[in-house]
Amino acid sequence: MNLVPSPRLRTSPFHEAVVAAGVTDVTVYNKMLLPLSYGDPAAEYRRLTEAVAIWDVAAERQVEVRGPDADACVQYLTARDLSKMKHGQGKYVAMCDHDGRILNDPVLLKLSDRYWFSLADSDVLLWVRAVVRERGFDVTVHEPDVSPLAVQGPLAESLITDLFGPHVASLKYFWFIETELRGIPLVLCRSGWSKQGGFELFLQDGSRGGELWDLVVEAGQKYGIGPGAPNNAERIESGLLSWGADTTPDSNPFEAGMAHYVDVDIPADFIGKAALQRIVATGPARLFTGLVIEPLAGGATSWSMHDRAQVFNGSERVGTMSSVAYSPRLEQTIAVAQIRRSVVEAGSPVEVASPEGRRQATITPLPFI
Ligand code: THG
Repeated sequence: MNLVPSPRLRTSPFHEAVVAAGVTDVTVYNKMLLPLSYGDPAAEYRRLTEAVAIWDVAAERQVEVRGPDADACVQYLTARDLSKMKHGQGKYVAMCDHDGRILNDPVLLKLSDRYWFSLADSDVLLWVRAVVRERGFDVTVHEPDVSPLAVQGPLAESLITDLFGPHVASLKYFWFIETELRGIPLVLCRSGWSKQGGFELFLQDGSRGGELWDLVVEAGQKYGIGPGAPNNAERIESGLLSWGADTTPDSNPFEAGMAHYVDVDIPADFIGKAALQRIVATGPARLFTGLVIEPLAGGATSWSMHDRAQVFNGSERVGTMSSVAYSPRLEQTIAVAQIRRSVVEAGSPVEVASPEGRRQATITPLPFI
């Protein structure tokens, strides 16, 4: 079978490097291939938690907003207080519709003269352009030639320091610098979809992806670098949200574990503010929580990582399990779920409907680790 590149299936600047590294599993994300595995999940998990891994996350596309009204426009699109945000700072934000449904959960970067929404998998460019035109903001909006390459793991900081110099060690979480590596223009940010520490190199010239990949891999040899990808087991352990997997088209940020990042009482107006204030007043119907799932007597499960399953309290359905994995460090099957608030707050025992039958599960706060 051939995958035919087109505007519907765009090629990452790191694609050739990824194929040469032996990618085995991919998915589609923002109309791009997103690598998931190189065929050895145990080695990939170990590399991420004990050494350093390189990930092609070019599919985390940017929507750039630039112009005289950029500050006001980006605040209007974002359900979080941006009034104190500095140049060189990133923030994890929720982008909601007028009914408070979460449309995307980007990392927002404030550059010297523009913003980037670094996106999860939904068509935010269409939404932003429509809002801008309807509200008459004086900004331009486009998707720039910018492709993140993640370097994740406990040894990532040593590797990045070797490449860029000791000053990068002082970068705080989600802060970044505009820099270059052998003339390759980059934004270097302390970020990434794991809790193992690390950086993202936002490549600003798609013709130089192979070169950048090779420079990082060469410098990473002494740290045992190898290819990897956003890791489902590690991100469940860490309680990181996968928008689209752990949300439905109707989820609000409180059901997605993002309460901490939503500021409903700021002076500025933003889309969804009134709806989110109403949800705060009544309390969300469901909460995002962890589950530790008991092994079935007699063996393994046929669950794969994005299988959803219903969650019960006795005969009553109380929620949905949305992602599940075996945690090598906890030696347990763990999951994330959206469960009725009263059940989560009481910590009631629940059962998950697995393909092999019901399994007992314990509500556990996130993160697991
Ligand atoms: N990097 C970049 N773009 C991205 C992601 C990324 N776009 C899509 C997706 N990931 C966005 N989603 C998340 C979800 C969680 C985090 C980052 C991006 C994250 N959360 C921490 C947490 O929840 O503990 C820290 C949040 C905080 O303290 O502010 O890191 O990974 N470029």
